[in-house]
Amino acid sequence: MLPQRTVVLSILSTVAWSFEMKFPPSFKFGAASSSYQIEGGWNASDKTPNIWDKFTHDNPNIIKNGDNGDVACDSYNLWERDIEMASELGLQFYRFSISWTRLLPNGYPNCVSENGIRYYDNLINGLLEKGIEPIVTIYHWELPQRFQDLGGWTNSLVSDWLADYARVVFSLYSDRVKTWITVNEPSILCDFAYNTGLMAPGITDPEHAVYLCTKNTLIAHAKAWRIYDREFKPRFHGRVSVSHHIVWFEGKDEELTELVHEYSNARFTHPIYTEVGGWPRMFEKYMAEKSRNQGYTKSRLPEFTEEEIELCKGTYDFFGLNFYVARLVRLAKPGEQLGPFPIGDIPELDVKLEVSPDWGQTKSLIRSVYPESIRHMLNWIKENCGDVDILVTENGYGTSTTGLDDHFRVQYYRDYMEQVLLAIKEDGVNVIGYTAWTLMDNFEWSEGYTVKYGLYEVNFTSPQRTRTPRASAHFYKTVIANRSLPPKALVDN
Ligand code: PSG
Repeated sequence: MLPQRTVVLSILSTVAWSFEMKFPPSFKFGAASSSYQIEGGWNASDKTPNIWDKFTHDNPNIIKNGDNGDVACDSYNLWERDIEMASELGLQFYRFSISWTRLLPNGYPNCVSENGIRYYDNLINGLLEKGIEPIVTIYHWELPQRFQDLGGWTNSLVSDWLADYARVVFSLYSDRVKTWITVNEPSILCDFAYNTGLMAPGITDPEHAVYLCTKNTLIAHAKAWRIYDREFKPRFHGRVSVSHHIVWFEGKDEELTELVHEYSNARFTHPIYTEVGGWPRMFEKYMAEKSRNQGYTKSRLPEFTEEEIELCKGTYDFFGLNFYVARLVRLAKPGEQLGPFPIGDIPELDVKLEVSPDWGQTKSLIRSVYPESIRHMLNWIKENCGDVDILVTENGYGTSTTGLDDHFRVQYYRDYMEQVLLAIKEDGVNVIGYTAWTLMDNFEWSEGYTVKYGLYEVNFTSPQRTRTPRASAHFYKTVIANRSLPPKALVDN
């Protein structure tokens, strides 16, 4: 049965959704997921452990309720239902990720799993049969454990491991997949993992590992992008980019706020999207001076050689934006306690991050509810990364509340999509699509199954992992069908 509010909403909507709120004809709507968060089948067939398998099995104390992704949504078996849901919603694309060790059990490209190939073949073909474009993330945080044993993202060899894996994926699926994400959120992958220790591999080393990881993810992405560009693009005409987790910052101290933007955002975008390339200059200088003062012989931020700068520069066909967070910036007071970035503050810069009392807060870690921030962010990208096509590859609302009547999520989606529309219409930003995170409730990393982002609710206590649409699913479906948003008053309580 549909929640009542939604029934009223959908009747009113057909009458009242205004013409000005229409999305451009070429704008596309989709939803996203990632392999570890939904698939389960952690040791099915010839799959070997990745860092999340090991991290969750070894550290049940770190993950809420000691949960893990061993079964998750069981999409390893229920992929047909996932396609059906994507189709029910009328999605134009579905963004999912490939599990490295499901496809390459030993991590290397010399041994490809027949079952792995078939699993993603079925998923891709099933989507295409329903007219849904598959968008594939090559790396959504599941490094083969054997590579972690060699240092993982802090070992510079990782860029070749990833590039070799990417080439296999491109060879298998480029005839059907035209939009690719090499790496999901290099910033969360490095900053979250190595600053907080709450994500695999659970190593806390905020002074060094974070920056080695930063450089290596950039190089890995660049190598994968160039492989596609050289070997596949001429035949298949697809597009490749990164999904960046970018945070909106505001502060009274303009220079400090700029430095924070460089630290959090431009550290990952400047090497790729600017003409000069390399690290953002103010942050590079800050790190060189600070490291010298700390007694190091060179900067803790690893240098780029000229060749590496050239390698990274221009390695994009669009800009993938994952957006959840806005923060106020101020200098820390003497002796003030600072938490690790990105869930706390920025100890590296001696900066305190806060949430404005004017904004809302979701239940999931540090996500804020400040719809205008996505419009600011889209403009920031246009100003700092050029007039590039932007695909919002994730945006969504996490909550610990269960149930189907998620009116707060409906409101969130409406208000954020409205700001995307304003960025297109008023500011001339080239936003080409929007991706709801996420299709269904799933394993939310260190928050286990306690935080829910799904358009569909998943019953994790039933062996069938039953999926049921929430009010937000009905809402999103109507937005996609009408290609427009309802007036605010219709969804607000
Ligand atoms: C994003 C932002 C933070 C932590 C994790 C993410 N943060 O600022 O503390 S992860 C991102 C991701 C996807 C998640 C989704 C919702 O790509 O896998 O499930 O956001 O957390």
